[in-house]
Amino acid sequence: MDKNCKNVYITTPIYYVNDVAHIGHAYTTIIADMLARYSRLSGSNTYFLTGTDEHGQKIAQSAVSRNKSPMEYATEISAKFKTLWDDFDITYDKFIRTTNEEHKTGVQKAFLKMYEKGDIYKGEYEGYYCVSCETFFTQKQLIDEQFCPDCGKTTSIVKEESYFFKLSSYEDKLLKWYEENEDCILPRAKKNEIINFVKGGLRDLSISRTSFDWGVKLPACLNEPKHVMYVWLDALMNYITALGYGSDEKNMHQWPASVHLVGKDILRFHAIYWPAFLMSLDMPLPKHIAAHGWWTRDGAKMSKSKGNVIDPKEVANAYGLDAFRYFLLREVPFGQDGDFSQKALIDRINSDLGNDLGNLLNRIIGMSGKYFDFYVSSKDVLKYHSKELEQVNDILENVEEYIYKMQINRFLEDIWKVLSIANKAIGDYTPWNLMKEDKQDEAMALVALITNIMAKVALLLHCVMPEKTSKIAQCIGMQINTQTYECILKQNELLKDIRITKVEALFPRIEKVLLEEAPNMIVNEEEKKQSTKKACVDDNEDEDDNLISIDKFFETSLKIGTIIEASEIPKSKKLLKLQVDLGEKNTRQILAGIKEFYSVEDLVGTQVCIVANLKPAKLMGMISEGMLLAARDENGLHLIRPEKNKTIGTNIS
Ligand code: ME8
Repeated sequence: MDKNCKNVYITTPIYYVNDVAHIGHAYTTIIADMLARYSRLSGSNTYFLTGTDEHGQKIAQSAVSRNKSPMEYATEISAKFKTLWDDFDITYDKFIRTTNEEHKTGVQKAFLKMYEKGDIYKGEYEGYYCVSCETFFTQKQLIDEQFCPDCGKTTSIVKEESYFFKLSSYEDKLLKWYEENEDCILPRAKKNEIINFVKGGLRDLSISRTSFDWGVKLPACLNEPKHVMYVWLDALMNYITALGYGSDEKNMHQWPASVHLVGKDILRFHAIYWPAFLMSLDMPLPKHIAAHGWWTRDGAKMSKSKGNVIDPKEVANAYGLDAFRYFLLREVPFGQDGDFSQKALIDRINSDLGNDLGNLLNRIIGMSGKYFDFYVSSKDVLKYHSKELEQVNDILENVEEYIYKMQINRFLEDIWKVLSIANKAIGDYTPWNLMKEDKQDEAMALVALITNIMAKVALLLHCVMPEKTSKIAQCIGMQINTQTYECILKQNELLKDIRITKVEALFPRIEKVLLEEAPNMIVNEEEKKQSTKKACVDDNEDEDDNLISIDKFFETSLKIGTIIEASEIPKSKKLLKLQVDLGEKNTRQILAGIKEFYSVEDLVGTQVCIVANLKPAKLMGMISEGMLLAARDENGLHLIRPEKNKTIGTNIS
């Protein structure tokens, strides 16, 4: 975002509908929501877009595996995203679906324009494609000549007629754009990666596919019924079709985007392809593309198959939505990766939110009630506390800059500096002693100082914690709106005489983790014991009856996988570390106690049978996400393998 910008346009990526939202999606959306709320409060005309990306081979395949049509499946998952954002009170202005007719019309118009300009030509594509990432690769880019360099999954060879976009002819123009616009890609370190990538040379981009049909058709005048558009071309265009590009253009004045928020995984698409498409369309380029880091769980990437996905709804229900928002924005500097833990969240709630913020409000209620019958007047604040006010105003004068630079954790850190000035002032001036010494004016000035600081903090924090700051505002008799923002924060006006209203504690202390953790993610020893006890009880239940029903057997998911990597673990006599492809988005890391019986070379490329739905466990500090089937007798241990090679991911029954 930029200072004093009249029209602000903020976007999230549009999420694939192949899976439901997890904490990573919530992170991006919450950052965007925070920026949009801030922008509105500070008086800018703001438009905030989110939505779902519904075409492409990945979605088509996911639908087939669930016996649904792609449209039926996309509609179902898209609705789940929308409901989650509504439950989270995300203030989007538009939720776009790429299956909307207006979007499809807009994309076709854009395609035609680029074609007429001479930037699109027909040819034949021969190369590799990763369905999971919906990305084309050359053989040189692959790992071990077959695996996707981004997600590690097996790629497939694609040889088909295709339309191409002349990306190579935009190399110099892109480099010039990066050079002339210092902050076009944030953080800067990520910008350098992009520049180096472009300097390495760009190849023309295949932008249509013929081997499946779940996508936007090419413009009818090209008469190419077999072709659908490459899903990334279709998806990126959402940022303009949502404003009406190619249909009802009434919101096009919001373009260019002030900031496209993305995860670092998709920065390349946004920082290279997207500006090149826009240049081809002769349209202004986005002001900023800001890439945040990756949330992991216990050091591992989150995925459903690993069983380590964090459901944002569960976390928000357990700990409170505002606390969750604050944690996500404060815990990790923008652009860096972060590891989610309930312990860290609880620490933030008890310390930053409970002690520093919530308790300060309690003290305002307590002191004003005890000494002044809940009445607070700012009339002597300047007389007694101009020094503290100056310190506070100095800090807050620059705090917005951090938002413009996407340094949100620093924005919050500075607000906490201000809170500590307020907390310290109470200890320094001891209003209870002032009252004893009959210095009511001074005590009142102190309470009013704290209340005025609280007012500024509430206005600034409103974008991060809308609900709790509204409670603060209610308590100190203030409205949170553009006018108060202007008067209290920008003009540094003091509050008028006010009456304090009692409100309940903002952030009650949390004594223990509230959500059940998978065994390898247990936070404290007590919980570990509880979980072991529970496991014992479950085991005993089965002792009575050695026979199981067929349903019980099918609770275990057994699958065929191919070992694509194997390595020794230093210091372990028994374990080998394997990467096994089960046909999922990511390979599984499995630690198997087979080192005495198999060498690394024996294993790579062979097929094995895997227990695929075991809860992840930690061995020697590493995560193991499954178990190999093997039989051991006096002749040693042997892996159980399919008699003939089977398709990766085949269920064993
Ligand atoms: O890439 N940590 O959709 P997608 C942080 N449809 N952020 C995460 C995350 C994690 N572990 N996992 C996901 C697509 N995200 C395309 C986008 S836009 C024109 C098309 C967030 O459903 C992050 O913002 O795979 C990431 O970029 C996005 O979800 C990817 O969502």
